[in-house]
Amino acid sequence: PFVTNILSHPTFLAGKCHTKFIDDTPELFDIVGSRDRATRVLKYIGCIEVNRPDKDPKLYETPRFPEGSGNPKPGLKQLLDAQGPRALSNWVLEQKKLLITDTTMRDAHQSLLSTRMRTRDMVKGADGTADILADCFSLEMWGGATFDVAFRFLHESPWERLDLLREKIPNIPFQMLLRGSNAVGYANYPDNVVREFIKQSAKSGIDIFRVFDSLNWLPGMSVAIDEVLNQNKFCEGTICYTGDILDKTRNHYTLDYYVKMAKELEKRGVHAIAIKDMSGLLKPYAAKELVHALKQEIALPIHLHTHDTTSNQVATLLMAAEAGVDIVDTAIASMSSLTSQPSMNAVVAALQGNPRETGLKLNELQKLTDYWADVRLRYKNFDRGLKTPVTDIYRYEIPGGQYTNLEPQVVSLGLGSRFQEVKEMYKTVNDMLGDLIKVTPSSKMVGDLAIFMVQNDLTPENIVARGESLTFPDSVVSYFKGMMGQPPCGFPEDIQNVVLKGETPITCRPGELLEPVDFEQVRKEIEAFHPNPDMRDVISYCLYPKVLEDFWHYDREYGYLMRMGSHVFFYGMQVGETTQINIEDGKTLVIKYLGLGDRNDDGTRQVIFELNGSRREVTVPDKN
Ligand code: 3PY
Ligand code: ZN
Repeated sequence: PFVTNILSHPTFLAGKCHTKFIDDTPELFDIVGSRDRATRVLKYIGCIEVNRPDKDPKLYETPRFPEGSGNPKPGLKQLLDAQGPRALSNWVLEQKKLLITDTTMRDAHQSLLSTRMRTRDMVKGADGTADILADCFSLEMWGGATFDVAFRFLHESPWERLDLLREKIPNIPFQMLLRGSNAVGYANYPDNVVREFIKQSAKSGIDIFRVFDSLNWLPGMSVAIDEVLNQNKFCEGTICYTGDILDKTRNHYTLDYYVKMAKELEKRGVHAIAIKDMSGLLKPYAAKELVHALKQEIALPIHLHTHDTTSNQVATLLMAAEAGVDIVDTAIASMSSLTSQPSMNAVVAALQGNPRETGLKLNELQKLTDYWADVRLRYKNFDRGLKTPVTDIYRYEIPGGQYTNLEPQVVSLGLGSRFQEVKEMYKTVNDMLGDLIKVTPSSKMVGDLAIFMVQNDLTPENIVARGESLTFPDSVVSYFKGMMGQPPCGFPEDIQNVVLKGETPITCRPGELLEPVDFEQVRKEIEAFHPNPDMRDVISYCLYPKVLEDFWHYDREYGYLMRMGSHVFFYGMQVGETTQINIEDGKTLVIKYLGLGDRNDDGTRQVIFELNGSRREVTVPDKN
């Protein structure tokens, strides 16, 4: 008989199947028994049908797809490929218009939907995107958390996302966020891993690399910058912005500090400077001052990234435009604002008739806006972030994506009622450590330590005495060891001692101490469970071994689920609805859902489909 783990899982038996259940419960995909893919698909849908009666009819309306010509006009991708990154940098400097980067397919969903946007939904909007955003500077559509989340929770390969989008969007440069020596991970990797990852990303279609270090520590960025330049791709050297340059009582992160850092990056040969305001702290008048100073001192394009958590940030972009910023990051309106980027549509509208008019057309952008609004409905179980803007972010300085995830993380630890205390502790930890740049992975470390201190009733006053007997979270140990690099404020020695318990911290670049990885050896290791690994497989495995092992296992069993529409994947089908799924070997399953059959005495229920024209029934447990 057909037995699946999904059918016997206690959560499923309790009738509590929901989206988070699917991705928090990987063993669902450990189906044993039938090798028949069609049956497995029908069972998968059948389980959702029986146990998920609360369908929202809106989910089943066909999204308003943005039509594309299939033949988009050439864009900056062609300029970059023909003339190289320095030519692109110079071209940007000659433009009067404000150039736009669209972050919808990376930071916007990372910050609003816990990074869960599936490749399929991006690809369906890609033809229209190639035409409507043809005059954009770039699409940020890769990197940051999207790499591991795709493998881990969506059971799809981020590399395939890159390939599929490139097929449809040949004209707009693709941009990724790279965490310096941490690549797209949370720890320092050996230099040859960082280099090989960049090489494979460049080969697979990434044109623009935004390289940052989570402590603004230049040595932490040096290998990555060097390799992007080797690959002849466009390198954005990044300054992460924190604090407030207008607040003269704070003395670490001043205007001078940022200008000095930008000059250092310029010396290293980057093609643009990115201001990365990951927490949305750069107030409008501060932006004017900062951009003005950078434009005076630096001969490179300035690219501004921010998050609209306070709702001040359209004003910030406009002030920056006044001061001469070259490029700004925005998201399509229906995926913008709050913890995401400011609205592209709003910025485009605000500059109509202005010398810096963007050249993008508002009525065309509306087509993408409608599409993403419809697609976003399908992610409602992840869409649980802020409902209104907050200005307490100026106090807490928590990055956009972390702000969205911190509350669920705190709740899952049983500290739900103490969320306010955790936020307050986040600030306390920052002050206690000397005022840090907080962005992945340093932001995670501050969050982990804040939660740990709340859990253990620690305070800055008692942490040294009471910490002796406590094991601190891994991220905190790694930070104090120097494995995230060196913070501008140094380490408080007493706390460092209590965390490291006698271990000696390092002061050099961690990459200098990490042995290079033998890729041939890794390839052999992988071959034991994944046939014919290519270099993309090898490098992904070097970054996330356990995640990749699981991924390959699911991919063999369930790779084709990637091609299932998101509403079906998350919510099942409507009676009478037909869906098509191309399974791996080129076969197409045409599935029509006919409805639920009788409930059997043993607590199961028949679910009735038509599969490629023939009636098929599957039996699944019914816990309603
Ligand atoms: C990431 O590193 O994923 C970020 O988006 C940091 O802001
Ligand atoms: Zn961001």
